[in-house]
Amino acid sequence: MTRALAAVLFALVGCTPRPGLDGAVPSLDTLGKGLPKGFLWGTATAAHQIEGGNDNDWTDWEAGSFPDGTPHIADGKPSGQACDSWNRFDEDLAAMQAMGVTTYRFSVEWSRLEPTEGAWDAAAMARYRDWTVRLRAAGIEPMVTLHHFTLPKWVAARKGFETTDTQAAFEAFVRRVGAELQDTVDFWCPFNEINVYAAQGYLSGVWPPGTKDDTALQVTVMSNMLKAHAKAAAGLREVDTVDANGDGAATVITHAHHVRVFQPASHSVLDTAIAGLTDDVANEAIPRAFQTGRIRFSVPGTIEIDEAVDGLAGSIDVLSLNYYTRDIIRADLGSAALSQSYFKGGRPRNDLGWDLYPDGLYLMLKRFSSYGWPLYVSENGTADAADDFRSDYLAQHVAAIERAVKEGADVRGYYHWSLMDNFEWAEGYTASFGLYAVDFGNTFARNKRPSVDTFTAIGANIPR
Ligand code: GCO
Repeated sequence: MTRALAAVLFALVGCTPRPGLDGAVPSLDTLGKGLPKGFLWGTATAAHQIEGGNDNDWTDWEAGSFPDGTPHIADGKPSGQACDSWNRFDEDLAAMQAMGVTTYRFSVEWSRLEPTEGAWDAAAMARYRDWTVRLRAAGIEPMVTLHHFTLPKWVAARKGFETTDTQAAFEAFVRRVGAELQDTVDFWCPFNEINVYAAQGYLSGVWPPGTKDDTALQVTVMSNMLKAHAKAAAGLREVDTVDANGDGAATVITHAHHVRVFQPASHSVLDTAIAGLTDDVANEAIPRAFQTGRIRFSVPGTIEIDEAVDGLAGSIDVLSLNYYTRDIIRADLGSAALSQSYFKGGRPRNDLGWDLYPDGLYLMLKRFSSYGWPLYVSENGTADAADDFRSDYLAQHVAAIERAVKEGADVRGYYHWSLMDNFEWAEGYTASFGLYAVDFGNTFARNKRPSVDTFTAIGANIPR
């Protein structure tokens, strides 16, 4: 098709072709109108990435290096003051209000609330509580994550989720937060991305505790976290009996599940089989566990776990998906992961090289709809320091949601990752996922990027 013909066709269907991303960019005049009434529209962050001043299992890690001398954090800089959000909630709230959000996903930091076992920082709790009160007063529904990749040092010292003991400690922490926030929070996410946490800490070894190639431990950690989730969910349902937003449900429990498209590098039987296995362990095993109440991980010759867990079935009310990209999988039976994964060549990419593939979100929403839970997109966004393609990325992903909704998917909300640039784990401050840029280490001003206007325009179209 010639460019001129494409332009005419796109004009007819109300879209404009743009360089950079594949396909048409939907018109902002209508985008969002196809979402269901009351669809939640917001942004997501995590405590350690924005608060600053945390003292947890990342603290020493951020100062360390790998055996070959490369620093654990790409730019060698620790999280430090991060966005200083611990002291700047006013600014975060103002940034959100300027965009018309109706929901905010953030996490509470276990190491801040319980710095040593059994100790409780009432002042820190009061601050989180104040945030939830003010969010609600501003008409913003809080979604509270209870574990987003960090552990208090005392939990890490006893080996975190490698051991079964941590489940009880986590449950106690969650119960306490649940009781304290029961009248301001209904929407709870005990864990963020169990699969990513275990893969980064125990397979690639690029996050603490930095264990490499230990697939058995990787899967043990996932199992222990699923068990901890079941206990946390039961605890929350017991302690949070107040329906804060009056919709008839005092607790809505979710898991922020990282999903990605795993595409075989070739049609060979081996690439196809290994891509299928990867997909099963990463994408399917966790929702399946929430549905069946059994933890089943199966990698022939390496891992066979099949265990019924009390309270796991039905321990989420809604499923939330964190979706970013697609991986190409080439079998490599000599490696612990059994494959090498890479991003497809010749494709639009973000600043970290990730394939920009909005159709993947549509595919995932369709696929996970079949489980029957209402769905949320609890994270989606991109590293784009120049803000060259974030608007188009956002628009195309919302169009993917609208398409899934039109075909019957029950999708109830979207959280853009992220409200502002922040500490991107092993990538440090080298990746800019924010709708707002942050003047790090200086004024900490939240500076609006042009894509904020796209976000606001779409939000204004959502039926209320
Ligand atoms: C994750 C997290 C976030 C990241 C985001 C961008 O998916 O790793 O939940 O903490 O910052 O995904 O990579």
